[in-house]
Amino acid sequence: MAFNAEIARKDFPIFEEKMRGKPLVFLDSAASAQKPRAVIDAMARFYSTSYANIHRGVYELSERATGAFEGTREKARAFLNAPEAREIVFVRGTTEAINLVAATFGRTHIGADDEVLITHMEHHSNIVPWQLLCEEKGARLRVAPIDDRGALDVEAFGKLLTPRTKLAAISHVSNALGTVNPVSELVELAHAAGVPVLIDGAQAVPHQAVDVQALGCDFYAFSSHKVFGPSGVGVLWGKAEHLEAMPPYQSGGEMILTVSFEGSTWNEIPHKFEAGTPDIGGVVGLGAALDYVTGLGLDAISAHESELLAYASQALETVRGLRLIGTAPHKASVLSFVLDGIHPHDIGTILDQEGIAVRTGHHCAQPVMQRFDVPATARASLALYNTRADVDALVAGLERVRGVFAR
Ligand code: C6P
Repeated sequence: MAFNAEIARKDFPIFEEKMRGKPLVFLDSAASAQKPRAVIDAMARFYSTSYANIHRGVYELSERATGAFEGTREKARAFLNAPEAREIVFVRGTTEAINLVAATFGRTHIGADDEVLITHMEHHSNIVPWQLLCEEKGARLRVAPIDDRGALDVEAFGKLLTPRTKLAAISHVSNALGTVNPVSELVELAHAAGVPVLIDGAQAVPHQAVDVQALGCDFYAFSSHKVFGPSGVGVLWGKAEHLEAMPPYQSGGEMILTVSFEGSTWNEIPHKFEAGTPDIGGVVGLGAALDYVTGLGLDAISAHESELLAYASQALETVRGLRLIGTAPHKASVLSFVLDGIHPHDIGTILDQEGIAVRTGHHCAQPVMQRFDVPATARASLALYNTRADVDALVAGLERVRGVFAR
C-alpha cells in the first residue's frame, strides 16, 4: 500500500493530546521525533517479559534480553546496509559516537600540524570534539565554506584536502539549514586524497535510506531518538578494519577479555567499545523503531517529505517579511526562517499558543547563525507524520505572529 501520512500519524499516540487546548502541530522532529505505538509497546513488552542484564547470565531471561539486544544490532546493520553486525557500536547518540571516534581514531592518527576538515554547517557535536582534539595535539581544524543558499562549496572542500588532512567529518543533512550534502562525492574526493570520512547522519536517517557501502564512508553516526526510537541510544558504524585497530574508548566491564593487575586485554569489536551495562531497553526500542520505518519504507517516507517540503517552502514565501535561511537545491525536512523585526523566540512563543511546536535559537549550530548574520532562527522540521494541514496551521500561526507585532 502507498504511504499515507494521515494513516501513519495514527500510529503516534501523542497526536491524541491537546496543546494549549488545541490539536498538536508538531514541527520539531529535528530536535527529537515522536514515538510510534510500536516502539512504546515493544519497550513495555521487553520490560514485562524479557528484561535482565545482557551477555552475562546463563539463565533463560538473560538469554532473552541478550537476544533482543543483539537483534537490534543486526537490524541496525541491515538499516545501514553495513557489511557486518560487529561493525555496529551502540552509544548514547550521535554526540557520543563522534566523541568516541575523536578520542580513539582521532588520538591515534592526528598529530601536531595535522588537519581535520569539517564544514561550516556542522552541529556543535561535529565541531567541538575535533576542536578539543586539535588543541590537544597541536593540529588544525579546517572548515569548508558554504554559499548564501547554505550549500557546501564542494570545490573549496576538495582544495582543503591536503597531505596534512587526517580526517574529514561531515554532516549528511544540516540540522540548521536542511542542506543535504553530496556525501558520496565528498567521500570520493576525500578518499582520493587518502582521507577517511566520518558522516554525521543524525538528520539523515529519519528521512532517507542510507547505505554506508554505497556512500563508501569510514564511519557513520546517528541517534535513535531522531528516528522515532527512545533517547539515550545511538549507533556508530565503523569499518571493521578501523574499529579493530582503534584503542578502547571508555573502560570497565564488558569491554575486556582479561584483567589482571599487571594489565588487561580487550574484547572483540563491537564489545571493546561498549563498556558497562548499556541502555538495554532503549536498544530494544531502537530495534522496534528501525522495524517501523523500514516497514513504512524510507523511499516512500522520503517522497512524501520532499513533496511536503516543497509545499511548505512555497507556503512560507507567502508570509510577508519571512526569509528562509537555507535554500540549497537539495534539502530535507528543515525550514529555518526569520521574520522581519520579530525575534525568533517571540515567534516560537506565539506559535505555542496555537499548539504549534517549533524550535527557536541557534540550533547548536552557532557558526551557521554567524554565516547568515542572524542571532537565531525559528525552525520548523518535518517528519513522516506531518501533513499539509500542519503546514497550513504554521502559515496561519505566522500570520497571527505578524498581527500581534503589527498592533
Ligand atoms: N540536533 C536539533 O534540534 P544527539 O544530541 O547526540 O542525539 O545529536 C546531536 C546532533 C548531531 N548532529 C546533528 C546534525 C544534529 O542535528 C544533532 C542534534 C538537535 O537540531 C538537537 S541540538
